[in-house]
Amino acid sequence: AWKKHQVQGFTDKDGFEKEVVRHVETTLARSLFNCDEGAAYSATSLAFRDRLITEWNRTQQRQTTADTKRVYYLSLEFLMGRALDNAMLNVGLKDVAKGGIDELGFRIEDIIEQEHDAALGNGGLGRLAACFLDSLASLNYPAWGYGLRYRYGIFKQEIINGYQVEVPDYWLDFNPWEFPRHDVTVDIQFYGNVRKSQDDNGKTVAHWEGGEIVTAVAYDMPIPGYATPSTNNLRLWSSKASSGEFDFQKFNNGDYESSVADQQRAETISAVLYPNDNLDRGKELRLKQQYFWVAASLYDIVRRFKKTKRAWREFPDQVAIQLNDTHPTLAVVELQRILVDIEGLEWDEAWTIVTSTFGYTNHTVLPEALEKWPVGLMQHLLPRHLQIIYDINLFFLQTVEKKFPNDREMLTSVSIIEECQPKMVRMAYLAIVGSHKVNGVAELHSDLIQTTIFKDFVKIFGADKFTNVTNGITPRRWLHQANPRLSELIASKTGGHEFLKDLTQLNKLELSIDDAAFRKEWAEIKYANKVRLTKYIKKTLDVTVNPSALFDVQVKRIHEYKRQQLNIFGVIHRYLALKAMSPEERKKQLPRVSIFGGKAAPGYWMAKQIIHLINNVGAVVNKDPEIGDLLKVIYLEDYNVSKAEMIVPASDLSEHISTAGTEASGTSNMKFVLNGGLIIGTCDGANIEITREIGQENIFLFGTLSEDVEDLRHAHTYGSHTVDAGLNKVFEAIQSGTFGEPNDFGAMVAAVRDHGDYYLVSDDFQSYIDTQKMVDNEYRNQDEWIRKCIRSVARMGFFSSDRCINEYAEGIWNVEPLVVN
Ligand code: 26Q
Repeated sequence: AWKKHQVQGFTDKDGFEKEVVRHVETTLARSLFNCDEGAAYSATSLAFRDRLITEWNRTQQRQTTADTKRVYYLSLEFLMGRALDNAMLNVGLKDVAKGGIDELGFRIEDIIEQEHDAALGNGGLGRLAACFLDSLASLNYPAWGYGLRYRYGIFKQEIINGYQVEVPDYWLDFNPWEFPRHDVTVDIQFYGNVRKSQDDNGKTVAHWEGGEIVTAVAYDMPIPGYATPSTNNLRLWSSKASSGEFDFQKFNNGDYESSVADQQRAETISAVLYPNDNLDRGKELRLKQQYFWVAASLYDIVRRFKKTKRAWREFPDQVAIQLNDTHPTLAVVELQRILVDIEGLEWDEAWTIVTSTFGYTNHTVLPEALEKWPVGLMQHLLPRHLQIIYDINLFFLQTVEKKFPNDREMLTSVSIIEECQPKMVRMAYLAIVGSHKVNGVAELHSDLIQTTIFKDFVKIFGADKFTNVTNGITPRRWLHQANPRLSELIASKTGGHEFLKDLTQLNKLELSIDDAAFRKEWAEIKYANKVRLTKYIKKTLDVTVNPSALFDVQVKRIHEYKRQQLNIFGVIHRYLALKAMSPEERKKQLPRVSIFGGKAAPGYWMAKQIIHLINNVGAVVNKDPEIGDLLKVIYLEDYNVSKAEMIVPASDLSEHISTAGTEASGTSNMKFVLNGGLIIGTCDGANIEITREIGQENIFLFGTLSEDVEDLRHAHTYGSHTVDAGLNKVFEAIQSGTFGEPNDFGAMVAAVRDHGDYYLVSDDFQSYIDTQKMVDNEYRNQDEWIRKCIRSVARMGFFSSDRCINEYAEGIWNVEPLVVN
């Protein structure tokens, strides 16, 4: 129906070219004769941006008029990647732009490559938020994202002498995709103290006074839906000194330096993304970031609600707020504060509104990643909020006491305040108490949170409060954009590009599986994608790899629980086996390229050791003349979203090998399978559901099951622990100096051999090696391998983030799409 909708702006090549020329000559003030690729990128982006703006305004207008419920997705991370290619494809004008760019003497691929990634996230959690925005817009849900406008995104990684070096990521130099809203500002208070007074009715009123003020300025980014005019908004807050705070006294007294210092302190709040993934290492500045962003967003949401002149009790009918992990949990406290202290509602009435508004998504069970803040820090920075947290806890514990009389252990275990030294606020518990639904991100993960870390809360609130929403990915970016040839081939077999809006239609591909020409073209596309990556490896690392070899890829954040160490130990095992073979025997082996990529948190020493070992192994193996093409080990520098778009389509096999029960979901597993790659993996996270969907004959599973992990760990610590014999050979090679200074990797070896092997690397080693052998054997039969890939892709419909967002909308948010006429 929306096709009747009159879209403004260019529709053909000539119209597009006119816009580009106009932007080069006027907006950029350059002559066409000195228009380089950078200027062509800028002008193309501006041309598409103009097209988006009209629809963006209309979408906001439509939502305001309809006055229906909106979703607000609060996330400290939005790992967006590039915007131009996505915008061209979502508005359906990439071919038009390609034609126009050709005529201007450029190649569209080169123009796309000019864009700097918007890398405002660490990994899975941030990229999930970005996929959700794409689905929300594509499905016409009225939804806003709220985040922080970091001046520096995740650091750029350089590999120097085999070590990770971090370089700042300054990405804002020229960003045509953001719109500063200097008129949309919110003053945010920190520190100070609380005074209590009595009002005329004798009711106690709290006044938060003094302290300092920092101003939040809104920057908006348009989020275009695919094949719909709906264009949603991502609002990011930037911090600056409040004009009231700029100390003119100091300034006039000639203390210019200290007044500038105050300003810089304010700007520090939104300066940098914390580079930890699955680790809670925050200091005061992180807590300041959280409150700054949450308070500005809530002020904005409340201001919008108040314009409707509705009664407060209708707030949850108009507003659904989703907490992306515990990072925005202070929003629960802030809304209660607004309702009670500022709007004068009774506590209970306010609390009903608060808990009906929020939903909380948990992304981890790792104890070191569960957020806690010292009570003293909270008291200092947010004195009124700490009081409210204590009151929330008091009322909560009273209901627990009623339900479980005389159960002191229960009270200590679920208290929002951990009674240790120093006392801590448990943010996950606060998020559970303050929300009406709590969800995990894959079936196993949702089961685990209900039976382990949150089991007492299931007893208290009942099982209905807890649910599962298995993660998904947007097929627009992760198939259509990353792998255009495969998208076209699929379209030719399934009846057009409908599958991009309804991914279950991929199942039609199974009807073509016996079509030899189809399989041949499928294989050719995979090969072409591998050739592209081969060239990139040659250009960036000067290593020649054979594109016919099996490409084995593990790209994700470096973490012991994700077990890149298991992978590299397996690579060493393979290398030692090859070295031990006769030349004749060697000739029979299947060539393989082991490709790694990923960033380590700057303070995570062991993760950096893992990177170093991988690079050292590559340095030895890649120049060993006896090995040649049989084995290459590649470390791709600075893995990010745009590199993933090139790497994922080029994989034959990808590794998702976390210790069972540690990876909440994983989402790259879905991306690789959707692009016609097979998986080697553990029974963990979404791997389990992927297996159920595609069939166990199409996936290489190995290793310990999550229900056995605890017993094994116990046995390592209290029984005798013998390391796997094959793995011991690997350790001997490392410690004899085969891969550089033997002592360099002592701690990595000792973690397995002497310190309890917490991640069960030794326990899973033999089954990992055996399973890799099966992979080699199956890859030799290319025809059967391709059939497995096609069948797998055909069965991946479930893992669209569209399915996922519809489940949130129905089961948690209670919102409906706003149909466009
Ligand atoms: C917390 C406190 C202080 C500083 C940093 C943090 C912090 C930052 C980022 C804690 C955790 C994260 C990121 C977690 C994350 O990416 N989790 C992943 O979420 C994906 C989407 O649900 C899952 O697929 C992955 O399994 C999960 O690891």
